[in-house]
Amino acid sequence: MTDRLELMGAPGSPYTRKMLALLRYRHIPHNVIWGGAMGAPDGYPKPKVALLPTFYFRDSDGDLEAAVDSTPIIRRLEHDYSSRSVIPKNEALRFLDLLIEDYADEWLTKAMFHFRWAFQVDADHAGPLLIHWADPSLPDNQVGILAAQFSKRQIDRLYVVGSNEITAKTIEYSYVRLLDVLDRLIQQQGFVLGGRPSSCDFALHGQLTQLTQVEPTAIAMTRKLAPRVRAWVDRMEDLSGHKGGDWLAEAQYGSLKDLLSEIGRTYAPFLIANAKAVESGAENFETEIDGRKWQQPPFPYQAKCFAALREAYQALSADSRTRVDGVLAGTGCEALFGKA
Ligand SMILES: N[C@@H](CCC(=O)N[C@@H](CS)C(=O)NCC(=O)O)C(=O)O
Repeated sequence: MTDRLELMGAPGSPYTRKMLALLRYRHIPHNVIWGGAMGAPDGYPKPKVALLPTFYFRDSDGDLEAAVDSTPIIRRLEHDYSSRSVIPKNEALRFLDLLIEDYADEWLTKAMFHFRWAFQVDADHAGPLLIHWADPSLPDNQVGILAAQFSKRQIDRLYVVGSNEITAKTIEYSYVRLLDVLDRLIQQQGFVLGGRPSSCDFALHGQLTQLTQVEPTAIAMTRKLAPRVRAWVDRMEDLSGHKGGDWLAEAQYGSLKDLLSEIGRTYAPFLIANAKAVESGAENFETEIDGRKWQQPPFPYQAKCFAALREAYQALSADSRTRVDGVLAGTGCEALFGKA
């Protein structure tokens, strides 16, 4: 029994890294159990869907319950621990935070998965690493067998997240553009929403730990194009000593235009086409993203993300909605909320 919050995850899981950095920044006492592919230790409950990270919260009877999905877990932690919040108080900014967090979790992860498994050099690098991360005591021959099995499973799933020969360039160019946008934002204001980190910074950080520190091809691109972003990711890892700062004032929301335009260029048309395809029950869908053909099977979870974003938009007060509409105008994101 421990009073510390426990979670099970893996260093190669972007969402685990998102949450660990957040726990450190928020000074939330925690124990991470490195499990990953090997699953939870004996005695821990299993979540309904086995995803990393898995959090173990105590229910009202003091029993452990397993929870997954970092975005709602972050909101739950805001309720349980009040200091060093990562959710802006201003309603309009809070909405923008959610939108950017969702983009990082659901779109940038396509780049993460693509750069990990699409090129042989990266896949050969990731395979054994993921097994060592789960259990560094395994003998080499077993590592080889497990790495081959796991790599095959993940490479077979590339198509599911939308990485294939048709979509590759769209994913790669979007990563390059994001580096440029982030580089400028970080230099200007430190974090995406101002002088203190928000949940969207942690979401970006999680994916970027892999893209800037693990996958060789993406590391090389980052090194050439945006060393500042790499340095930012290294610092985000542990912001326990961050002294605080201010979130953007309304007059400064304009600094988010380029990032929101990037989201509107890629993630927005994806979400719209994906939701239509999920609804129609199609096996595959085809649309145009960033001027190129995009093709993949529908992804039901991301249709839920879209519905949640629309619900959050509908829940905004009239004032906040006007402010949000003002920032989203012309970015392509307005199409998500029926404003195009
Ligand atoms: N939306 C979830 C996503 C978590 C997720 O997809 N985790 C990945 C690893 S980073 C996973 O566990 N995938 C299951 C698998 O690979 O079998 C979150 O925000 O926590």
